[in-house]
Amino acid sequence: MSFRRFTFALLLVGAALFGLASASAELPSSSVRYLDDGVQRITYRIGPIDVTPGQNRIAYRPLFGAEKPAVDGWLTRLKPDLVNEDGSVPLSSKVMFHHGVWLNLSRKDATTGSFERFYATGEEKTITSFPQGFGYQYKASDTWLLNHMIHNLTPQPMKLYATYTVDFIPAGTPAAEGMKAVTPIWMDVENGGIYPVFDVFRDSGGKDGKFTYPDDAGNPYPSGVEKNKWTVDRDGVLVATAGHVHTGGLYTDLYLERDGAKYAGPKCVRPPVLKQKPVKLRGRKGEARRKALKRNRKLAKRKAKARKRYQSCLDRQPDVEGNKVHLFRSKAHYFEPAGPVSWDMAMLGTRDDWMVEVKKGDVLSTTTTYETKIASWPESMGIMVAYMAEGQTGNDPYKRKVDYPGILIHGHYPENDDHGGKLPLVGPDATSLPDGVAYSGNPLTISDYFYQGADFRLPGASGRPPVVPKGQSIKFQLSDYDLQNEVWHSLTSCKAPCNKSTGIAYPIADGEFQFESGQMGTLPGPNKAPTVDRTWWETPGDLPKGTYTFFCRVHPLMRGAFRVK
Ligand SMILES: [Cu+2]
Repeated sequence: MSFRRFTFALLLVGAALFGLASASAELPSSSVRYLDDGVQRITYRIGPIDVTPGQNRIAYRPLFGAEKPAVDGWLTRLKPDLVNEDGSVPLSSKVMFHHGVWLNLSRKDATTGSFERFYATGEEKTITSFPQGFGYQYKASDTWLLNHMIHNLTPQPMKLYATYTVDFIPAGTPAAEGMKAVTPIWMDVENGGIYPVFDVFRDSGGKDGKFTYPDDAGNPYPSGVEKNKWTVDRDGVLVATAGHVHTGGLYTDLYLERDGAKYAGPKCVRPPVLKQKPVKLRGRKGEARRKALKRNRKLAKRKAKARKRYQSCLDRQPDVEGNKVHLFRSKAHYFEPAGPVSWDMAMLGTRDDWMVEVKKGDVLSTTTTYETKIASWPESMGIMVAYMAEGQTGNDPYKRKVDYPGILIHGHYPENDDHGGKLPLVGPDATSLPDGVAYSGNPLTISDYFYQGADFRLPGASGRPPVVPKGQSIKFQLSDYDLQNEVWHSLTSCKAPCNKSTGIAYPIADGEFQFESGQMGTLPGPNKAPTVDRTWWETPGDLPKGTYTFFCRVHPLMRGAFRVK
């Protein structure tokens, strides 16, 4: 089934759910603040969304009525959030807005031809804003759908609202005069998929501890379609972009290729004065020495000036290789004290003077880079939504450097303050516990947020690691209850003892011997993501003797261990 058909099927499901949700939505859905220059800053609240215990599902919700602007106009900035009923923001260690993709079903997506994805956010809560005079043109009659993936890391149900704050300029007002429309250009290393993820393994990629997708991946596109590329379908100017990565992600890059194009930037000639040597002082005395010193001082001054001029020329050179030019690197800035391991981060977006001219037939491409020294990063993403305007002039990227460092989109958010990795411990050090039961061959069940029979948080003998002979596996099985209630779990290796407090930066997939079950579970219908469409998993049979600790990536409070003897 094509992506388009499944999106449509899911839309129907979403519409059915909406029927239930609208009946209980009694609180006002929006609030407005009037900014200067005729701009209204409006916060729309989408919900309530019933978040089930432990959920990590992809769902769809049509936006009607008061959940989107009532009149035609222009969106010039969008800022997302996920809030409780009282407006407070829940801790990211409890619930995460894995993604929110705002779809306009009344328009076609520029890169896939399916429904238009015009705005997106992940846990980093990226704010999209356009340079003065540019906006996303909004028609009140357009049909919108929110694709959301809300990840409840806890066993508690929640009632939440997705919010988005827009800077809105109503059509027909003086502020709307001369506004130029932008088209979203969804660039994605796995574009077109409903869950565009790939795995990053520790120690993969380069010796520098970095892995770039797709470049460093073995066979990223088995179908032959390079999903990270898009052929520009009209002349235009790219006005803004920012990247999206998951934890472990360092940056996304955007490139342009044009047939026959080549470097046309400033030619920086190394000034000859830099080669001049100072006068030798040895043997010079008195007046001669003073003169020589003076000459040398003058030369040093001239050299410094020339060097500065030369450097400033180099700094303005576009980064071109053959016919491929680098347009922007969106870096992830981690506030997280433990480094690039949590969602306590923000991306860098383009400056307002970025303005890159592109021509019909050019090929845009994106890549993303992850760190690979600390841990593995399963289910990673690399997305760069760019926005393009037609009929404008901008910078020729082959002539002028455009890939200047970006601007940090937002500061540290307090909901990310629960880092974990501290006391109190959630359980004992399983490596020093006595042997648990010898594994019988019957699968161990995962239920009630415990790895039953292998969870070192359980008291006494029941918390001891089950033992299996070297060369054999232990099978883990999702309980029927969890399967039916879409509570999916993983077994992900983490560095022993893996018993520190749970938070956004702990645990991570940093086990000495790496293993990863994926999200055990399945779904009816053609789309199984994010599950691996399997309700069980077996530990690797090739592990050396030892005690292995693991956790659940979906519910990191869950910790377990087993022993190979
Ligand atoms: Cu779990």
